[in-house]
Order: sequence, then structure tokens, then C-alpha cells
Amino acid sequence: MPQAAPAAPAGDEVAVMRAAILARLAYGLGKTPATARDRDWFAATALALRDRAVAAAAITAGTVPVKRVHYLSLEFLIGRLLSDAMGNLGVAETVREALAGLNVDLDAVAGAEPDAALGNGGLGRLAACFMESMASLAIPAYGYGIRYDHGLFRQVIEDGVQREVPETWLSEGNPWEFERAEAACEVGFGGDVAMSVQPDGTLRRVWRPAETVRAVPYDTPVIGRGAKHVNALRLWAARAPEAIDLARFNAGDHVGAVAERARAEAISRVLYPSDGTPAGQELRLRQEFFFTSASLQDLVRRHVAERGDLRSLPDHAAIQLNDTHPAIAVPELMRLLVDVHGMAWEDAWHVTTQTLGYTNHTLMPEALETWPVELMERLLPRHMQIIYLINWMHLEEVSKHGASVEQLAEVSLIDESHGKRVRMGHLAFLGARRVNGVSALHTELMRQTVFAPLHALDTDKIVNKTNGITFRRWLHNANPGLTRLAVEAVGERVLDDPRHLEGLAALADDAGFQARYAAVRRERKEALARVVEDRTGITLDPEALFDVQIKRIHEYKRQLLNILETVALYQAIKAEPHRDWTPRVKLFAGKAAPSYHQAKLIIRLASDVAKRVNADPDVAGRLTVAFVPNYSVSLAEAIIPAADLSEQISTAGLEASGTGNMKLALNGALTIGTLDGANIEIKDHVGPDNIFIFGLDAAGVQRVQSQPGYAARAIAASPRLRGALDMISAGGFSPGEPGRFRPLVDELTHGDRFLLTADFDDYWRAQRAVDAAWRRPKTWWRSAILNTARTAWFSSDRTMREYAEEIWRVRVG
Ligand code: GL9
Repeated sequence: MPQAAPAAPAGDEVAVMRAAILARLAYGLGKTPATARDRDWFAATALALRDRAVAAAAITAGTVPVKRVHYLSLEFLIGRLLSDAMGNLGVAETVREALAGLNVDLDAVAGAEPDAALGNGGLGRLAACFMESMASLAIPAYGYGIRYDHGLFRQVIEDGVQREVPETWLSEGNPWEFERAEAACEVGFGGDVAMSVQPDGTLRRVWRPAETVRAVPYDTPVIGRGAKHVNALRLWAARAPEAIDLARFNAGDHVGAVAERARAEAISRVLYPSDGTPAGQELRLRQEFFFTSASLQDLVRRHVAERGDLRSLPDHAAIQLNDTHPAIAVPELMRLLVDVHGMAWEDAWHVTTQTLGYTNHTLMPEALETWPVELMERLLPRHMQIIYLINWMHLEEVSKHGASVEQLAEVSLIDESHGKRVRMGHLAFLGARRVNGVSALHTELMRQTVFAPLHALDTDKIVNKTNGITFRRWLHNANPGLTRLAVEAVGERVLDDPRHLEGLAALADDAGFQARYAAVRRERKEALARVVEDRTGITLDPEALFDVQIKRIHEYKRQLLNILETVALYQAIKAEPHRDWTPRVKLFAGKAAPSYHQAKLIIRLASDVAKRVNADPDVAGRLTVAFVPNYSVSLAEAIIPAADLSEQISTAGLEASGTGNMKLALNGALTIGTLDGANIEIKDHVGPDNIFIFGLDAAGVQRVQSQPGYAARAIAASPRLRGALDMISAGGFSPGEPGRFRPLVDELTHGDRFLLTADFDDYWRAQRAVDAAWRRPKTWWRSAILNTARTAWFSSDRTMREYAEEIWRVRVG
């Protein structure tokens, strides 16, 4: 991977870097160049770069910042860190040459780094982009999460069936992190609540947990651009307070002696592969409380050490809750302030609500977290008391304004409609000073739907902060060819301020520039074709239009709509083989939650369709389909620069924002999409002529959903859709098992919750408009260049500046 704007590093810099890597190889790993594998060279290089990060951090370490951000997230989907670190330290070429001088290839070394996949999808990747942007903007920040032993499962596809294999990113250690055993703290579970009389005669409640778990932090330096600022990502590992029960061990019970340890350490064992549906398990609640409590204890301890008085916490700390997973922070911070530090309830509530912020990432009912009161009482008895108290005061206040019983039930922290459950979204809402959505549409829907009754009580609380992506990873590192082109066209300053990309618009019609832009794409497509061939055996023609849908597999994201269109196109080509069809490659990648049967069946259908289509000589050269296994951050980095068309086709109103849509548009893929999430804002920026919009908007979706029987009518009215469904139902793609896809077809014909049937014909129309546009290369490349030129606003630097100003009230830089 050549550096974006390769200026040859000075020879002595290369020599110093080479010496540093060799020293780390020898003294850090105990290896010699003769015995070192790529993985060892990676570790040695990472250690050498970590040294530089530490040196950079030391420059600012002595000063206490006025205010810090604390970003609490159950997920950080980091991916690899090497090119991030090299890029932001400004040493990519230096490292390449240093290694080359040792006959070691940087690309092979970079490929040996495992992905840190501590997240499921967009929510976790967003947290990683935000961490990088905060460091680059010099916003003092800690990221707080869990150091899972096993990140997101590895996806293996066997005969079209997804199998989950444990992921082992830590099996050979992690050179980026520092264990900070001295900063460990204890997190309690269960037990009861007692009263204690204080020396001054007042009463305090004390939680006496039945069980405690040690939380041990591991810090990964997060290096900002130019290494001017370094933050820490602090991930907690769970440890038993006692490593072993010696008495039991000596009595011969060798397994039982470590049973308690196994139970405690289970908390940080695996990332829950849940997408949208709450995991529901007690262990998940234990994970949420574990990292939230440890993080709050950590930041409270730091505040007391630096400032003494906790009443000034809101002046020096902002705490952002990434979704409701850390919403237990509301009662936990109250407990720390009131029970542990003796603050009066009202003061503590003021401190809490001036310090916390809450980001909502979805309105899908099945994804809104609630916990049974019975479970909370058992696991977190004191927190349940505090929640009841917060709720009582809240409902008192609402009643003053003459609310009805139904209105009170709607805003209550306790949902009593099917057993008693704590509404974590409501809890986070009440505890936060600002609550934000992640795109303009999503924020508006928050106000109108799920949070409408709470919004009415405080109309200033909900604000919009449209998501963003870090350009350093998703443009500079993932697409050095395009970056070089941009630098040549508008200058080096574009690396610091993406708004200079706008300068490319003037070149959108320039034949020479178009040719160079297309050549960069072509080179990336050839590289991707090698990856796909390697993983699937399927050969892709880089001349064809690369049409990609890469994201978690979910019914609302409608991969099935794309597959149905693929089947209809296959049938159309077969019917008129001599027409001038636009050659297309349909690429799918994404993981399904292990227990999500419909999603797994969608993967199977994509694979089965690929099998038949790719084997049919009648469509050869016109249509190729591939499901690429084991989607990851690294695979995304290979696919995105090679994409011509970006599929963003969720049912309008259901995709809160999307961020893959931004990455693809930035890299010059044209979007085919619905008016959903951030697609709307992408359209506003790139212009309606440079995007393919189709289908119902959010209001239209609500209208159609209220018309029973619409699916049957839509299918009856669309011969093309019927043809595709009939072929699937008749076993056209599963000859040995015609009923295989019955559950998918039944869902469409009977319920069609996600309105595929309503949008199918317009999607087909939009796809044919794509075909026509591809056949006019001058306008296609013009649109592609304009996409790159006009998506600067989607930089997470912009997003972080907005959070800093309006939510955190913290200085940038
Ligand atoms: C998500 C939304 O579904 C996305 O539309 C959004 O872009 C991201 C980030 O705000 O958040 N919410 C959510 O629960 N997930 C999202 O991707 N799911 C996963 O991360 C698996």
C-alpha cells in the first residue's frame, strides 16, 4: 500500500526506524530476522510504533485538560491498527523502506495483523471512527469498553450455510495494548442493601454485593493525525478477585478450585453477536454493568484526584452513552455520588444530568432494550431502588401538569404491559442533558414516535448529530490511489481538511482526470477480483459494473430485494440473450446473527442464486453473483474502493443512518437507495442527478403498512416479481429441496413487514437507469467524481466538532 503523497523519507529516518523494529524484534519478542514470521514482524513494527505513540503522548501527559470526553460503548469495531498508526505518525513510507531493507514486505506484514472485531456492525464501527477523530481533533477523551477475548465470530459458508467459528484475535498477544493492573477496580453483583449511620448522624444506604469481579484495564493508544495528540481506549477485562481456591485445590478438587474464576471471567469472554434483538441473557446485563461501573469508578476517581470536589464533575467530564447498553450509568453514577461520596440526592441528580449524553441508534421495537425488574432486583438491588426513586420523582413532576394514567404509563421507566420491565431508553433519556439521533430523518422520527411523550416534556433535549466516518481510514489508507489523485489535484491540505475535496468538482468533466480516476478504480477492482477468487473461486470481470451490498444481513436492510432483482434480471437475460445487457457483478457480504433464521436463509439464497447464475453459459459475461464470506473491517477496506454501485435499500424509516453509505459515496460509488437514514443527506450533498433514489419514503411506508393485503396486490400487479418468486418457490435454485426458501417467500406473500413487494418495481426501474448510466462513461465518471467531491461533510471530524460544541461543551484542539 503506497503512501498517499509519497515523499521519500530521509535515509537516516529509515535507518532509525529499521533499528527500532529490529530492537523490538529482538528484545520484545526474542526473535531474529531469520526466525521471524510475518506475524512477528507485525508485532515488532507495532511495538516500535507504539513507542512513538507513547513518546508523543508524553508531551501532553503532564497537563490536566480542562474537560475530557468519556465515550462508553459496549462495542468498538476497530479492525487493524497498523496502517492507522503509520498514517497518523506520518511514517508509512519510512516503515515500508525500513522493512524492505530487511527483505520484508510491508503488505504481508500488515496482512498478518488480526482484526480487532469488538463490535457487530455500524454502531461499533462508528465508535472506532469517533475515537480516531477525537484524537485527530485533539479532544481529550477516553473510550471505555470491554476487552473481549473473542470478538465477532468468524463466518464460514458451507454449501451456502453460515457456520460460526470462534474468533481468536488475542491468541498471539496484542502488541498495541498496555495492561494497567494498578488501575483495576471492583464491580459488584447481587446481595442486598443495608443502612449505615454516618459519623454526622445521617443515614446512608450501602449496597453489599454478594459477588465481586475485578475489572482490569488495558489501554490502547489512539493516535491522532500528525501524532499531535494521543488518547486512550481503555478496555476492561474481568478477573476473579481470587485466582484460585487453594483449599479446594489442595483437597484434590482441581477443577472446582477455579470454578469461581471461570464464572467471573465469563463476563469479558465473548462479544454478543446480537444485531437488533436484545440478547436477553443475564450475562449480557452483567457485561453492561461491569464495564459501565468500572468506567464510572475510574473517571470519578480521576476527578477526585485532580479536582477534589465531585460537584464540579460536569465542568470537567462529559460522558456519552453509546446506545442504551451503558444506560445503567444513570443509577450507577447516582449511587457513586450519593451512597459512596455522600452527596445530596438533588445535587447528585444535577451532576448526573449535566454530565451524561445519550445517543440512540435505532427505533426498531425489537432492539429497544428492556430488562425484567425481577432480574434487576436480583443482580443490582440498589440500582433498582434508585431507578424507582428517579421514576417516582419523574412521574410526580409529570402529574403536576395533569397527565392521564395512559400518559403516565407511556413515560414511566417501568413498562408494565407484559410483566414489569425497565425501559433502558427512557432511563438514558431522563439521565441525559442531550439525547441525539444519528441522521436528520432518524432524529425527527425519534421526536415523532418512540420518544414523543418524553420529547413533549423537554423539547430541547433531542438534537441531531448525523454520523460520520474517518477519512484517514476510509479514504487515505483504504484508497491511496484516489488520495494521491486528490492531493495532486487540490493539494496536500486536503489531507487535513476534507472540504478541499470540493475542488475536484471543477475536474468532474475533465477527460484526463476522468481517465485517471477510472484507472484508480480499475486497479482496485482487479485487486478485489483476486480476493474474491481466492475466497470463493468465483472469477470477476473487472470490466463489469461492481454492484455491492455489504452490511449485516437483516430483513429491514432488504438484501432479499436485491436478490429478487438479481433473479428477475437473470430471467430477463435468459429471455432475451441477444440484447445489449450491461455486464454486472453482484457482490454480497455480511454476517447474520447466529439465531436469526430468516437472515441465514437469505445468505443461503444468495449463495444458491450465485451457484446457478455463475454456471449458466447463457448469462456468462453479463451477470455474476458472489457472496463473499466473513465480512470484516479489512474486507470492507478492500471492497469499498472497488465498488461502482452502493446498495442502500432499507425500508424507509428503519435504517437510523448507515455509515457504509458514506464510505462508498466518498470513494466514488454511486448510490442506489431509498430515502432513508443518511441517504437523504447524501442525496442533498451529491445532488439528485448523482444518485439513484427509488421506492416509498418514510411517510409512504407508514401509509402502505396500514393497508392490509397490499403484498398480495403488489405481487399480482408485477409479473416480474411474480416470475422471480415462482422460480425460487419451484426450486429453481434449490432443485434438491424445492421448499428450502419457503419461509422467505411466505413472509413476502403474507406479511411483508419490510415492504419489498411495494418497492420492487421501482427498484427494477432504478436498476435499469443504472445500466443506462453505466453505458455513458462520461456522465458516470462525472457523477462518481462529484460523489467524492461533495461528501466531505460526512467526515467524523465534522460530527465530533458538533458533539463537542453542542453536547459535550468541550474545547476542540
Ligand atoms: C445502528 C444503525 O442500524 C445504523 O443505521 C447506524 O448507522 C449505526 C450507527 O449509528 O447504528 N444501530 C444499531 O444497533 N446497529 C447499527 O448499525 N447495529 C449494529 O451495529 C450491529
